[in-house]
Amino acid sequence: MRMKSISSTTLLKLYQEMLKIRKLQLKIEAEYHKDEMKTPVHLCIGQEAISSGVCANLKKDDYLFSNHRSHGHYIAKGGDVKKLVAELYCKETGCSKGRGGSMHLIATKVGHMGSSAIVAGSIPIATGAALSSVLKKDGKVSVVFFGDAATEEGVFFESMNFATLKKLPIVYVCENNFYSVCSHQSAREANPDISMRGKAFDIPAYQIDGSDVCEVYLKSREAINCARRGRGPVLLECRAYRFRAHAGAGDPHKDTYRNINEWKEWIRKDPLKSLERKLLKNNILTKEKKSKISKTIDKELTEAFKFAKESILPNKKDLKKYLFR
Ligand SMILES: Cc1ncc(C[n+]2csc(CCOP(=O)(O)OP(=O)(O)O)c2C)c(N)n1
Ligand SMILES: [Mg+2]
Repeated sequence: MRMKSISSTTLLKLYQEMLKIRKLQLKIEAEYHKDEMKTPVHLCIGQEAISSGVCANLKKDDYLFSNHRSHGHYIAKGGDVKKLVAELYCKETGCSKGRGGSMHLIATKVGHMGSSAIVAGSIPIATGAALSSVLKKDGKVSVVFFGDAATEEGVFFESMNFATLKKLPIVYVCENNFYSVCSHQSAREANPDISMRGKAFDIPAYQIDGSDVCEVYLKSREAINCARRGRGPVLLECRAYRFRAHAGAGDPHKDTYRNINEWKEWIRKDPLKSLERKLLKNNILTKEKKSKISKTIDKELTEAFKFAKESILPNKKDLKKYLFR
């Protein structure tokens, strides 16, 4: 972990945000069994370093596009936690007015341009947004997050080809957690090195440890700067692990498709805990500060869940109000 080249202020901000994402997931998990959230949820516990590390390098009006495992991206780009939780409860106060649920988060005021439930669906849309930035000369960078399975879709290749041809300001961030639902990468892909697919298009592409927030932060800073300077797209393959089931709030130990030793090995590398240990060791974080940060987040989350539960459901007569025909 190349911690020394990152300021203490940034490291603390990263820690605080990753803790918020983690605690939010744990709270969703704890509440989910009550069946009041009428939406599927895809928890990103274990993958927090990727969204936080990348987004710390983005400006507020840079564009972010997300996928079904959406919560970390939304928080890291500065989305409103209350509106996120209200969306999970399908309330009118949610960020998609309760019509979208967990897989359709959006916060355009902070450059979060939406999540899509269609695997790889956001990749060509983000590529189009990057093209718009070139045409408008607005200096924005687009970042799109997607999983390893999305790299098996044709649009991934078409988008990378177009982006490099037109030198578009876009960073493709693959969160390789090795699974597509319950199918391991080795059962689906002949070559597990996803970064090589970028190299085929002459795109700078890197395979990095997505559990190490410092590595993600430093490499994505380089990638985002490169895109902003007009040098074209970059592909980052961030390897990490989802600690929970693919969807819902099930017990990961019941995942018969995953080897318990593989799971334990990644738990040992927990991105949040390893950052916390290093910050404490280097006196960047103290026990008192840690407890204060934790309490502030708990309070914010308690308020967000209260707000969500007390909000009203959309009126039945308005259910078709936002449909495109
Ligand atoms: C085009 C398409 N095909 C299949 C699905 C069903 N599906 C939902 S999530 C998922 C797995 C996606 O895996 P990955 O992209 O690696 O992301 P992860 O869930 O691991 O974060 C699949 C196959 C879908 N939503 N869209
Ligand atoms: Mg995956």
